[in-house]
Amino acid sequence: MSINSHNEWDPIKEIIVGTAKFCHAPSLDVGFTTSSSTDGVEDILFKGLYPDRIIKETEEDINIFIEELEKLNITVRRPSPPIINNFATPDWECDRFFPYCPRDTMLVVGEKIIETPGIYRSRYFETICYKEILKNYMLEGAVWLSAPKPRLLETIYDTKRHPKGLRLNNDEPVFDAANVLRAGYDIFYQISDSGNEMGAQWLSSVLGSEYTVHKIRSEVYSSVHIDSTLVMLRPGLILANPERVKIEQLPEAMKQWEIIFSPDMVQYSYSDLKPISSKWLGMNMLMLSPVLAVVDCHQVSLINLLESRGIDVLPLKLRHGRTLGGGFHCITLDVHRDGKLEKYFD
Ligand code: DAV
Repeated sequence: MSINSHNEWDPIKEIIVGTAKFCHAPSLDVGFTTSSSTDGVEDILFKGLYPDRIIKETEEDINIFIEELEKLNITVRRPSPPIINNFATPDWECDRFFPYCPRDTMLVVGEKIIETPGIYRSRYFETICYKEILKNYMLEGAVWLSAPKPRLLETIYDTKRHPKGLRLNNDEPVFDAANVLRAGYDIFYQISDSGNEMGAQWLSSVLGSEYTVHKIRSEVYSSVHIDSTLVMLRPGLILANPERVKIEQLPEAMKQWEIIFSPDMVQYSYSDLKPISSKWLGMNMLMLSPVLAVVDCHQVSLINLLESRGIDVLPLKLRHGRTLGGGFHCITLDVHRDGKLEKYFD
């Protein structure tokens, strides 16, 4: 079976790694400019093709990362180039984003790979870059699904930009795959500006009654994604963001596990362009197995904490991770981990 990934920590056998080669920031995407992740930088937000230096240095960093993965006998797949810059639906026109973060657009749950109903117009057709890979997984036995395409009308975004509260309305199911953490039969879904209530309901409807989808309240983190806020390191152990997470606000199931708080982050990985991710992208690590993590090499205190818990660290760099909005968890999608579907919570 080509696709088999039930959780965030079992040993990885096969992975998709995104690319920086065609990085392009949209100028026509109302969702992108409304998002809280661009707060404070919306007027100076970079638009168009990214400068060559950023693309080149990021590709160098990604190539080193891939060499390390291959040394561990992990099979690596890469996206094809985006084929269009501008496109339209019956409702609107937009220019594209880039296939740097496969974590956001596709969700693997067991033998299923799901193209998720993403929040940004600029990413509407991004999975075209993975179609050959997806088709081959299906031919090898995976269940390949695509969520109903959302319309993403202006009304789904709260353009009034309330400083507090969600900027994503609940008109239709919408979520990025990176709003989700998997722990066997239990799936955790962050309600935020990148995932609404109806998105959780749709996910639950396709996974069926075998799975429990736990919602993480937006009070925990209301901006985009979950993977700089909570990391499931191995069964029984969660790493939490000390500025965001209050244990009493977490789903009951998570409270059954030990929760340790990350040390503060070293400010790193952005260029002279304004970053679209916070310093907490340093927590955006990839568990290659329950005893080995890929972590931003600058986060020495975090690395020490992980090592004190019996987790070895492969320290690597992504010099423009915050500029492009993705760390090692974002730029990957683990499609095959050596393990099976299990129950980790009472
Ligand atoms: O903390 O800026 C980063 C999310 C990446 N998937 C942050 C969110």
